[in-house]
Amino acid sequence: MSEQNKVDAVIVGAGFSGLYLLHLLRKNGFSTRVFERGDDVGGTWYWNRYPGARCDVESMQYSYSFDEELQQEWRWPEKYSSQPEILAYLQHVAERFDLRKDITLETSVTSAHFDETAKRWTVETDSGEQVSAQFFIMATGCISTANMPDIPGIDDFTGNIYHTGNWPHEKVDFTGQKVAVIGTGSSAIQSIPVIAAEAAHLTVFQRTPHWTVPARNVPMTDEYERSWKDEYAEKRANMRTSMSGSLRAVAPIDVSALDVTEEEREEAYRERWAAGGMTLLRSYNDLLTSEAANETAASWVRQRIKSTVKDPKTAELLAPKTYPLGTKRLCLDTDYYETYNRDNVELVDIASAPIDRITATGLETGGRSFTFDSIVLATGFDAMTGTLLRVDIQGRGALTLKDKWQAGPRTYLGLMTEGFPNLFTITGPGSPSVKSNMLTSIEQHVEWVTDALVNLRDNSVVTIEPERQAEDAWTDHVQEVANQTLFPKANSWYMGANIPGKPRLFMPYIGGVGAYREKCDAVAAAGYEGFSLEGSDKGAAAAE
Ligand code: N01
Repeated sequence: MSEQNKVDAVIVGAGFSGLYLLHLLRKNGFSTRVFERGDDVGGTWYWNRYPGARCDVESMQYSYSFDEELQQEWRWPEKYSSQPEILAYLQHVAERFDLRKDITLETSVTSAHFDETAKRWTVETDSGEQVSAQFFIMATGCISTANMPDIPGIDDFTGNIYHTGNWPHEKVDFTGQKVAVIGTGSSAIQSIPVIAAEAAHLTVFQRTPHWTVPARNVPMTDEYERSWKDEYAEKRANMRTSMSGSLRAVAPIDVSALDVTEEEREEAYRERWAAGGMTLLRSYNDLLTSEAANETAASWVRQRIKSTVKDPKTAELLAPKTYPLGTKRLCLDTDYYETYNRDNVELVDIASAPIDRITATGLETGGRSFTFDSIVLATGFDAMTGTLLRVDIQGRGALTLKDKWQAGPRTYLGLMTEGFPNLFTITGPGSPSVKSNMLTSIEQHVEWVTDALVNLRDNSVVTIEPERQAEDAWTDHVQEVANQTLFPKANSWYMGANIPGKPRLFMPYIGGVGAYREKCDAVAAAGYEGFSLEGSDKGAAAAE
């Protein structure tokens, strides 16, 4: 094997995680190669190019904090960034830190097998290349494998069919077309108003209504930008120790929603609805733990839907009733409900009568036949584990990750899994990941992993791997924390419930970004407590 094919670390994915990890590992003297299936960097923001694609975390917070010059120089044009803007940022980061030379594009990693004698990973790609690495790091994101719905006849459609998570690179022009959107999650809720404004007619097929609140996106003002840039150090520090990895525009009220009057609640919800963004969900401290408290906010939002959507039947269909507010990912929208007041938009309920089949010219449901020029599948992702399990990963004793996680993912801190030495997952299941500002969590993971690798090298440790007991305890803890909340009550992708046959358990860690960081730091400071280190005296590897 050539020297180019023998490296310290192989990283899979060149999105936010992979790019920063490459930068930091290289800076610390590790030879590193990145494989990326797309033909450019960007990850999520490379693939999700659907109309209206935009981040639901504010731009000033959804950006790297690791480089002071970068965060001061980069100018975000809007409060919430659009997909092209975020992709341009990531392309800039790749150039700025000279990352491209170590990234192989248009190349998927197909397998990674741990060689117990060499104590190295043998990584194979779909171009036939083989690379040997001491460390194998999946930086593949949490929502990167599109969920193609199993609707009969889907291959028979002769018009255009798109998935929001795998959108064409050239502009899709819906002008004059009859368009269908299947699904009503975040991707649909962002794209529906934009498609409706362009298409001749749009039919939305809804199985379950999602909760959505206005984003209130606005152009960035100099004052707002300055308010962040002048205090970035302090604000970023607060983000790192916060619950969600973000700072809220309107502060949470630290009492139960049930301990205030109806008038007070009305005012709190109204203020947060007007401010826009996720802040509504943290109006009171028990909206995500008490059904009665949650219902006060839920019924308030249902009223907003009814007062916005003119057709009462459509309004009724759009109002979620089967799961608490915020227990599926809360969506942020721009004119979503208003869009149903347009003459060229129809909402069709497929909960009562599922789609029977897709035909050559459209689809059939509930005794009706529709014809379409284009069908947009906004049907989500095999989230959190889908991409990890798509690669043939084999650890000690040729155990496959798929077999190990048959009943659901098992990790220690969402970073590693027992039986797979030196395999790391950035924002893996069991870490705050999707229940936090991804950027805060990505930076924390990348820095923790890099520190660990430096530490192992300094102490001549060859492998690191979780102990079974530590992994079991953490996996139980992730569920315990989730079970104290309302989250398990929803059939969400957090629970794996959107994919037929997927084990049902809550995958992200919701104990809070700050508390999680403390735990990770304490583990490192105690000589990587709960990990078994091979190749040197474990005690010597304590983080400084
Ligand atoms: O996917 P989803 P998404 N027949 O899984 C329906 C992030 N994101 O791409 O609810 C008919 O939420 C499904 O119905 P049901 C964000 O974290 C962020 O929209 O299962 N319908 C649902 O309505 C988000 O949560 C941003 O009953 C079918 C929809 O398809 C995550 O990505 C923007 C079906 C899928 O909704 C995923 O969002 C976009 C079938 N066979 C995404 N299968 C921002 O930053 C599924 N559905 C703003």
